[in-house]
Amino acid sequence: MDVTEAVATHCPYCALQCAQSLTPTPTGVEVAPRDFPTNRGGMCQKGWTSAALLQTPDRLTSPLLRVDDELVAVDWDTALDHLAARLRAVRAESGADAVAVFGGGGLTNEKAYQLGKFARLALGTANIDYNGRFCMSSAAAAANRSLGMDRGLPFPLEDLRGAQAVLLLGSNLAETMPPSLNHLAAVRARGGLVVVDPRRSATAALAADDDGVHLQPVPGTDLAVLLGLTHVVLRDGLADRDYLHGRTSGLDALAAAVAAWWPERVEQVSGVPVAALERAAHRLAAAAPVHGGDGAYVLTGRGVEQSSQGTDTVTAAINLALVLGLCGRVGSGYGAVTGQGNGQGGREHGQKADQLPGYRSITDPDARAHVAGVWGVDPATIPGPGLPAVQLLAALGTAGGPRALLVHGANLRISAPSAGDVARRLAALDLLVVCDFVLSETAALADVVLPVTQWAEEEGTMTSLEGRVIRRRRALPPPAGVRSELQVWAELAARLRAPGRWDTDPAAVFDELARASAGGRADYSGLSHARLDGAEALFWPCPATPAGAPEHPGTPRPFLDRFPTPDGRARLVPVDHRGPQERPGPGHPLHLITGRVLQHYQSGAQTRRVPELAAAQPEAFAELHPLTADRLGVGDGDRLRLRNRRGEVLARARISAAIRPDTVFVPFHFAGAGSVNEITNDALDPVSSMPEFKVCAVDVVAEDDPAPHAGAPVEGAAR
Ligand SMILES: Nc1nc2c(c(=O)[nH]1)N[C@H]1C(S)=C(S)[C@@H](COP(=O)(O)OP(=O)(O)OC[C@H]3O[C@@H](n4cnc5c(=O)[nH]c(N)nc54)[C@H](O)[C@@H]3O)O[C@H]1N2
Ligand SMILES: Nc1nc2c(c(=O)[nH]1)N[C@H]1C(S)=C(S)[C@@H](COP(=O)(O)OP(=O)(O)OC[C@H]3O[C@@H](n4cnc5c(=O)[nH]c(N)nc54)[C@H](O)[C@@H]3O)O[C@H]1N2
Ligand code: SF4
Ligand SMILES: [Mo]
Repeated sequence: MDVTEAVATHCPYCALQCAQSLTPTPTGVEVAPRDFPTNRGGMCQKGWTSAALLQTPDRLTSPLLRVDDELVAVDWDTALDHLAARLRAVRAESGADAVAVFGGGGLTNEKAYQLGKFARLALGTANIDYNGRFCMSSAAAAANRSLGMDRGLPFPLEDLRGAQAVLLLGSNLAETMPPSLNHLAAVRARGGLVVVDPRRSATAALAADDDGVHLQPVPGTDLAVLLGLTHVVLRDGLADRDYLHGRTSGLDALAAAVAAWWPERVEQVSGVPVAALERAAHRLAAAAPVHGGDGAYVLTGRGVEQSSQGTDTVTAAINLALVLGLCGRVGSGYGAVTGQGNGQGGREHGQKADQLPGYRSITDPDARAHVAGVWGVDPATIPGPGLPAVQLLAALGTAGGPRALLVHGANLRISAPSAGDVARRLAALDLLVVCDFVLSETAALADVVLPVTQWAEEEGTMTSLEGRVIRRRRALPPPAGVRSELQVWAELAARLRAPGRWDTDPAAVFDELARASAGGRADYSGLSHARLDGAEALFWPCPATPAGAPEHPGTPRPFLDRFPTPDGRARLVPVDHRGPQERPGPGHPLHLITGRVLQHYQSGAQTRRVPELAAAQPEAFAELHPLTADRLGVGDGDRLRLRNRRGEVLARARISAAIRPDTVFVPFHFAGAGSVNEITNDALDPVSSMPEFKVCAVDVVAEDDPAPHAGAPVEGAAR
C-alpha cells in the first residue's frame, strides 16, 4: 500500500463519525475534515487533535506481565503462552464461566463480532458484556419493546434540517457532537428547539437564546415531564388519530396512564412550570404532519437514559412521538443519539450478554442454529446468556463468580458506577487482562497488558449513530510490537484449541459477520468492504440479494411501511414515574448529575494524553449555582469535597447560574481524586440493567472541611 496518499477515514471518537482525511507525514499523520452528510466538513476539537495520540510518549509497544507487583515487558509469545496457560487453568479449576470478557462500543464491527465469538467458542463462557450497557441499553430496550427494532436514529441525521420542532431530552449536542448543530440551525431559526436539561447547557442555551424552550426539571424527573407533555397533547385534541388507528396499538392503556399526569402535578414533581410544559407540547404538535407542520422529532440522550427508570423514560418519549404521529414518516421521528464511535454496530454483533450476531437473541433456538452453522459448531456448544455489565462486575472474584476478566476497549476503573467497588472487585480477580494502546487506569491494575492497534493503524467498519456502515481505513503501519486484536484472538484461539475459523484480515471477518447476521434484525449480509469502498456508506438492514438481482440499496428509514413487530404496529406501552433511587435528604442535600465536556472523551484515557485538550480541561470541576456556593461559603475556583456513603471526590468550584440551585454537575473524565464515579450510584434499570449514572444524592463542602461524612443513605420512595 502506498502510504503517502491521503486516506479517507473517520474520527476515532464519537458516533457522529466525522469524515477525516489522514495524510501521512514523517512523524505521523495530518488530520483534515472531509465532507460527509453527518459533519459537512466540520470536526470538533477532539477530531482536530486526534492524531496526537498516535505519538503519545507512553504508547504501549510491548506486552506487559505482572511480576512481583511490577508490570514488566515481555515478548508476545511469552505473554500469549502464559495467558493461555492461565486461562486453561482457571477454566479447568472453576469452569468456563469463571473467565469473563468485557468489550467496548469503540471496537470496529469486525472486532465486536470476533470478541463475541471468541468468548463463546474459544473460552466457552456465557459471561461477556460491554460498556454499551452503560450507554445505549435503556434506549435499545425501549426501542425494541415499542418499535420492534433498535436503530438509534431510524433516519439520516440530515433529515433534521427540515424539521419545524425538535425536542431534545438530556442531550448536550453542542459539546458532545458539535458538528451536528449544523443540522439544527434551521429549527433554531424557527424557534422550534426545545431542550430538557437541569442545566442551561451549551445546547439548552441555544434553545433559550433562539426563542425555543428550555425546560429545567429536577434531575431524574423527565419521565413525569414526558407524561405531562403526552397528557397535554391528548387533552388538547392534538393527537394524530388516523395514525394511531392505522399504525399503533395500545392507545387506551396509554391514555389511562397519562390521564393522572395533569400539568400541575408535573410541575409539583419536576419543577417545570405548567405554562412552559404546555408551550413545549403545543410547539411540538404544531410541527407534526397531522397539523400541517413541516415535521417534528423527539430525541433522547444519556441525560434521561442513564437512570433506574431509563427504559421507561425512553418509552414515554416514544409514546409522545407516536401520539403525534411522528415515527415511520419522512421528515419526523423519534431517535436516541448513540454515543460511542461504534456504539450502534457494537450493540449488534454479539458482545452483549444475551445476544448473538445480527442483533439475535442467544436464547432463540433458530438464531443459535443459524450462527452455529456459520461458526461450524454444534448449537449446543454455544453458551446461554451471561451477566449484564454491572452484575458481572459485582460478581468478579466472589464465590462462584468469574476469577478472570479480559477487557477490550473499556476503562472500567474510571467509567463504571460506584467505581471504588469495581476497583475492589478487580483486585479480587486471579487474572485481569487488558488490551489497550495506552496504560489506562484499568490496564495499570492488570496482570497482563497487550498493546493493540489504534484507529489510524487499522482497517474495518464502524456503524454511525444513523446506522450507516462506514469504512475505517489504515493510514500508517502500527509501531513495532503492536498487534491487532484480531491477531491476538487468533493466536489465543489456536493455543486454546478452539473450534472455528479465526481470520485476522478484517475484510474476511466482515464477510463472516455478514453471513452470521443474515436474516437477523441487523442484517449486514448485502455488505462487504469492497461494496462499502465503492459506496462510502450504506444503512442497515442491507440483506444479500439472489445472484444476478440488483444489490439491496440499504435502509435509511426502516419504519416507513411498517414497524418490525409481529403485527407491524408500534406499541404504546404505558409507563409511570418512580423517580431516581436516591434523592436529596438530610446529610445529602444536593442532586449530583454527571456528564461530559467538549474536550474530553469518556474516561479520558485518550484525551487526557492530548496536550491541547488536557490544557483546556485539566481537572475535575463541580458546576454549582451562586446561591448554593453562598450557602456553602465557597468561591469560584475553590476546591470542593463531594461525598456520600460510597466515598468522596475532589473538584474545583465553577459557579454558574446555569444550573439549578439544588443540583451540582461533575464531568466523569478524570482519574484519581477527581473521578466522580467513586460516588455515583450503581442502582439499575430493571429492564435494561443500565446504571443510574446521571442522578444521585451528595453532600458538598469546602475541601478543608474536616468533618467526616455522617449522613445515612437516602433511598427513594415513589413521590
Ligand atoms: N465531548 C465528548 N463528546 C462525546 C463523548 C465524550 O465523552 N465527550 N462521549 C460520546 C458518548 S459515548 C456518548 S454516550 C454521548 C453522550 O452525549 P450526551 O447525552 O449529550 O452527554 P452527557 O453530557 O452525558 O449528558 C447530556 C446532558 O444530560 C444532562 N442531564 C443530567 N442529568 C439529567 C436529567 O436528570 N435529566 C435531563 N433531562 N438531563 C440530564 C446533563 O446536564 C448533560 O448536559 O456523547 C458522545 N460524545
Ligand atoms: N458518571 C458517569 N459515568 C459514565 C457516563 C456518564 O455519563 N456519567 N457515561 C457512560 C458511557 S455513555 C460510556 S459509553 C462509558 C464509556 O466508558 P469507557 O468504556 O471507559 O470509555 P473509554 O474512555 O472510551 O474507554 C475505552 C478504553 O479502550 C481503549 N480503546 C479504544 N479503542 C480501542 C480498541 O479498539 N481496542 C482496545 N482494546 N482498546 C481500545 C481506550 O484507550 C480506553 O482506554 O462511560 C460511562 N460512564
Ligand atoms: S464530533 Fe465526534 S466524530 Fe466529530 S470530530 Fe468530534 S469527536 Fe470526532
Ligand atoms: Mo456512551
